[in-house]
Amino acid sequence: MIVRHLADIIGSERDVKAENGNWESRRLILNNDAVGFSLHDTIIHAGTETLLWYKYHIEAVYCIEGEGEVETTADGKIYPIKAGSVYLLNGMERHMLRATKTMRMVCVFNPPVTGTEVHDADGAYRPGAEVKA
Ligand code: 9YT
Repeated sequence: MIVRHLADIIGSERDVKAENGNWESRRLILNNDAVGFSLHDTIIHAGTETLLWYKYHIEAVYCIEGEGEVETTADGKIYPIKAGSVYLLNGMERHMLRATKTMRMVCVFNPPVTGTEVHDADGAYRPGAEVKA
């Protein structure tokens, strides 16, 4: 069994910040834990707009704090997000995430993120190099 606390992740190499400052992702479980998914506690800062397109991953996003919206860019549909909302990107949807109030999201990625990915120009995480446990 693995036991961790968010306090141990914050400020460590598992605490990843977006280059544009829009979000911060605290990676609680990663690829090298070898369980088939990764689990992130992510902060989306108020007033930000982030284009994301996970072409190689499925992501579930559960909002536990804050408010905003997610727009699927292919059809312009806008879904309001608040604490208790969950969205599941089960179709590799390109989407725009906007926070009106700072949002805290619990994110699950399959396949798991290794921790080394960076968003490319499309907002996708390229599959990262395998990290040995
Ligand atoms: C909700 C979302 O996709 N935010 C971008 C960061 C990503 N979730 C991550 O790496 O935790």
